[in-house]
Amino acid sequence: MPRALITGITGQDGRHLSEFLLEKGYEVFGLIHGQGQEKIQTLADEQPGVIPIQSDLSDSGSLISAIQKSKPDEIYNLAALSHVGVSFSQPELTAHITGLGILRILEACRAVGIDQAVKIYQASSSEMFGKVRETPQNEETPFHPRSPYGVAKTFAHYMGVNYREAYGMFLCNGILFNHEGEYRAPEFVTRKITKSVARIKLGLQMQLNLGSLTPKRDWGYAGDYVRAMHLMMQQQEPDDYVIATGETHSVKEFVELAFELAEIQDGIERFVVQDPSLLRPSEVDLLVGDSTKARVKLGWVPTLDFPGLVALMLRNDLMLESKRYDIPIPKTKVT
Ligand code: F7E
Repeated sequence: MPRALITGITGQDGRHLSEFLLEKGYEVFGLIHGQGQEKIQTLADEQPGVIPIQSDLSDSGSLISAIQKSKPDEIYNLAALSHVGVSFSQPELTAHITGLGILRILEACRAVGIDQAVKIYQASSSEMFGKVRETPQNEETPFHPRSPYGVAKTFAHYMGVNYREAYGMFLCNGILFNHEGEYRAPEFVTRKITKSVARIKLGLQMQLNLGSLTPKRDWGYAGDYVRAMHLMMQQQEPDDYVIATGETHSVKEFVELAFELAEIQDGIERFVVQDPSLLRPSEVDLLVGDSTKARVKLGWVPTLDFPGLVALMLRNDLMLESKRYDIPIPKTKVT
C-alpha cells in the first residue's frame, strides 16, 4: 500500500487530494499544526481515513519525526499562507511558511535519509507570473511576482528545482492556476461570490462587498487539479507543469454568471458594493495558462468548464445555506 504525507491536509486541495488518494488505496497521513485537539477531531469527522500527525512547517524537528513516523513514498506540500491579500499584511510569516516550508521538508528528507527514494510535490502557483511577461503563460514564461505570497512561492519553486539539480531528488512543481470548488474557503473571491449570491437569493444578505472587478483569472475545478498532482508524481522523471484550463474570465463575469444562474435580475447594480479596503497594493491583472505540456505528457484534461464550475459552487452554497436556516431550496437554473 503506497504511503502519502500531505501538508495542508485540511485546506481545499488537501481535502480533494486525500479523498482521491484514499480511493486509490493509499495510506494517507496529514500534518496538523497547533496544539488543540479540535483540528484532529474535525479531520476525523470530515476526512475519515486520514491519519493525523501533529507537526509544524516552521519546526524542522517536528517535520523529521513526521517523516520518520509516516515513512512516505510521496509527500505533497500543499500548506501555505495562501491568501494573496493577507500576505501584504503578514509578509514575514508568509515567507516563513509559504517560502521556507518546502526547504525544511527537503532538508528533513535528507536528514532521515529518504531523499533518494521519496517523491515530493511542491504547490507552485500562477501568482509567480504576476505582472505577466507573455500570454498565455507556460513553463518557460519568466516570473514577476506581485505580492509577498507570489515572491515566497517563487523562492519555494526555485528551491525545489535546485534540490532536484543539486541532489537528484524527485521533486515536481505543479504551477497551478486558480482552482476552486465546494471546499474553497469563503475568503477567496469565487466562494465569497457564490455564498453571497446564495444568501441573497434566500433573503439572508443584502450586500456583496468586493474589491476590483476587472482582474482576470483562469479558474478551474480543484478536483481536476489534484489528479494532475498525482499524475506528475507517477512519471519516471520529475518535472514542472502548468495546470490550467486555458480560458480566462474577469471577476465581474464570475459575479454576473452567478446572479444569472440564481435568476436574480440586475444583481451587480442592486447588491454589489465596491469596497476600496479590499483592493490590493499591487494587483495581478490577467492570468491564463497554457497547459499543453501536462495534457501531452501526463494525459491530463480538466472535466469542468467555467459555467460548470460556477454552477457547481452556487448549487452547493444554495443547498448548504438552505439547510443551515431550514429554508426550502429555491428554484433556480442550478437547482
Ligand atoms: O482573488 C479579486 C482579487 O483571493 C482573485 C489563491 O488560491 O489563486 C488564488 O489567488 C481576484 C483578485 O485569488 C475580492 O483582487 C475582488 O484579483 O480569489 P482570490 P488569487 O489572489 O488569484 C492563486 C493561484 C493562488 O496560488 C492563491 O493561493 O479577485 N477580488 N474582490 C477579490 N478577492 C478576494 N479574495 N476578495 C474580494 O472581496
